[in-house]
Amino acid sequence: MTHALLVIDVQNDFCPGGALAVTGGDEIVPRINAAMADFDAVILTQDWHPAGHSSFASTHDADPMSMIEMPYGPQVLWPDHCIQGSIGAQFHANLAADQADMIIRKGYDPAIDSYSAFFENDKTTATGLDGYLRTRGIDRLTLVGLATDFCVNYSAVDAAKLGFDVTVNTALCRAIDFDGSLAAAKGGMIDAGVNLI
Ligand code: VGL
Ligand code: ZN
Repeated sequence: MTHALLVIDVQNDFCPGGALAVTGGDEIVPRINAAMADFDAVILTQDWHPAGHSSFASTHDADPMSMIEMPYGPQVLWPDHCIQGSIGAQFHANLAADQADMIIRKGYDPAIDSYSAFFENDKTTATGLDGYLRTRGIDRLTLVGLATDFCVNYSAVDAAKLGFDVTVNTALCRAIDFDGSLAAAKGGMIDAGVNLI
């Protein structure tokens, strides 16, 4: 099998001091770097929103972490984060981004959020990552990064649905854990056939 490490959204805004900080988000960086050598390929994702993105609470004059109904379903409204070209959107300075074969950006459509590295939140618009992995013969994925209960979770479930052999290394992830989201994510990943280690 050809086994890739998929490193989800290890960006400044998801680390302590960032706009949507995940507790301990920076702690996992050294061990993610060390793990890279164990894989046939390393792929990074980068949350990459235009200013005024529809997933931002500020765009709707709403409170961060409130919910809105979008044409594609319910959507959490987040603080402004990972704005294209901003410091917050950059990878954590210590992440060994030079080791990546591929960087895939997501969330650039102003009207649709994209938690998953494979499909936007409408569940139909593809990012192209599936084709990239298949054309490289990659059939096995280990996911690490931020946040366990959102972008890691959605990416892992989509990867499993697409037929990849998927593992989430939870020791190398950190969660937002908002309103029971971590427990729900773990259940959903297990139901989808994702291996949690
Ligand atoms: C994420 C919320 C909004 C994530 C991205 O990387 O988990 N969460 N955008
Ligand atoms: Zn985002």
